[in-house]
Amino acid sequence: MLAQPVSTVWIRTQLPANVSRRPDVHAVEVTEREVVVRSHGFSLAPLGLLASPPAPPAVTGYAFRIPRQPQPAAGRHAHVPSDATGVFVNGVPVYNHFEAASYRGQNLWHYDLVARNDDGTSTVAGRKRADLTHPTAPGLLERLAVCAGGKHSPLIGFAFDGYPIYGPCTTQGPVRSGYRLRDITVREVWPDGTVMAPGQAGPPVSDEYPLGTFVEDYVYVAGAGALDRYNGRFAATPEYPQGTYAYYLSTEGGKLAFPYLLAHEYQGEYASETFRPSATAGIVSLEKKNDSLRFQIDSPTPIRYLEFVHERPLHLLIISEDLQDFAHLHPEVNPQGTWETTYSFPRPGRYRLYADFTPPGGAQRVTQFDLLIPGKPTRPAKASIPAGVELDRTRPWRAGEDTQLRFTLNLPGLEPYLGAWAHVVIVGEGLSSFLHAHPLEASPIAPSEAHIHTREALGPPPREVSVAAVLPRAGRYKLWLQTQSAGTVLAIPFEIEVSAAQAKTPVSTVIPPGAIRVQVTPEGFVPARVTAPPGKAFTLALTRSSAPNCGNTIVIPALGISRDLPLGATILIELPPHAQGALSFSCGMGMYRGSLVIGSEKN
Ligand SMILES: [Cu+2]
Repeated sequence: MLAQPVSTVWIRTQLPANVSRRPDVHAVEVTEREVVVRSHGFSLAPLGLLASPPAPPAVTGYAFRIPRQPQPAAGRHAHVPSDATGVFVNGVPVYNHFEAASYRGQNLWHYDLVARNDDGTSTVAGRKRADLTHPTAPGLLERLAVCAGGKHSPLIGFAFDGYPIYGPCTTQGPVRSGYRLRDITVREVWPDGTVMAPGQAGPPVSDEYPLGTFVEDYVYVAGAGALDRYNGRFAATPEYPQGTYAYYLSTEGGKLAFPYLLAHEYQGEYASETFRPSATAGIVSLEKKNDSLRFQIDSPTPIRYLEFVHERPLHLLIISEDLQDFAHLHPEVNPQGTWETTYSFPRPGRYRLYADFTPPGGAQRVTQFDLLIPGKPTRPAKASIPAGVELDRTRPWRAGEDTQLRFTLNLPGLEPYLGAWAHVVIVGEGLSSFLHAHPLEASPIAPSEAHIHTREALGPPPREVSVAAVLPRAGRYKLWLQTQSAGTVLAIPFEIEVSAAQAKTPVSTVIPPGAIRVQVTPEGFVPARVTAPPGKAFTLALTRSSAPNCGNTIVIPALGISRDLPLGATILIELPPHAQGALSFSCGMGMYRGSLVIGSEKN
């Protein structure tokens, strides 16, 4: 029987085994169900723009597992992983260039990093840019982009669903992808129709951000090209004369064209692990299996891109019912679009899990799940407060009032943690209420640098931070201050007692006719998008009926406006005539965002 290409096509290293780091493929192991290809992930021949970034120092080698009998996906197609999606025949990973960087680091408008590293020499979408001083030199794959003489391109790799990857040329010439640039001028709606919430829009189309800058600038148009939405097709090839499904390197006019190799999902079955939720709350489901915790956020299909807020797409807080155990974790998304993490619960007992996330097109949400960990109750580990950290207890805390919690932070080597000097989680006795707050002081990280994880903090660490909160009822509360000192993340517990609310005489404000009314609610601004006529003065009437955590100030940065909004009050903001355009407004900590559209909405 003819040996399968998946076991024979690999470029083997020429160097002996005693050499520590060897280029190309070291070993190929063929088992009944899969082929395991081992390499150090690099080759001497540069691949060019589609090369993967150098392996992190911790990676000593790769073992790529490729199914020998790929099957078309039965149900939903698995999303390709956010790092490697396959392997080239020389043992170099096929890298996912579509998820590593996004506009403002929000994980909503993703840069096409292939085009971003090219000045237009090798890609259709590449452009000369002032900040692109060293465009990536063309390599092996760019050289494949020119088809001649009806010669079929070589097999260049395998995707992890088992289907082969070819260069762009077939006996009928180069194959074109079915992805086309969208006809848009603003970036407020994703190709799947998701309307971005205020603050989630990408930059308008411009010379700085031309169409093709972002992955979301493309839409799949059935029939527009020879390749399907996975960027492949079924056809006969030199290695598979009977025909096979295969992915192709897409080109246009001899240049690499989006999505280049694999698009967003696999054609074939891939690592599908059935998700069996044990609890569902709203659009979120939870599955607990041993120490693995998996969440699925369906709207209606699983959401893969949650907005990066404080540098992470999903914040999971786990708190024991007796308020003794606390954990703050960051589940990551897998190819099925399930968010997973592991946590070994320290003691038997009841726990509440809070999943804090911001979906595309929506406002921040916190979904809760209760879990009972079976077993005989045990005593909690004693938590300690490090020297140098204090909570200012000089002022009483009263229920229902805007409260400031002020902490002294005399810790060695204080560093930003998740883009802030501190995070505070506050929970009422019996898990009655939950607040996730951040310092009012300016963020240590420039918003434009939010996506760069190893950047310098803006200025020296503060000696004090304060967070604003409204504690809804009287009683005992537990809070955890999280901060990072010399590389270690600390969770410092405090207990506070909140006294009963003072009777207040409601302040009634006369709202002038024609004023634009906005409610500040726990779900954010309602409505979050308001329109006003151009060239006319108008009044915004903001009412804060409930006590959302972030809502005690309103800022309109473009107009230098920042106003306090007391609980239960309505404030009037008179705005001068304004030309057509959009003004963003938000609450003090930026968690609630709104957009004031002057004149008609475009697109
Ligand atoms: Cu977090």
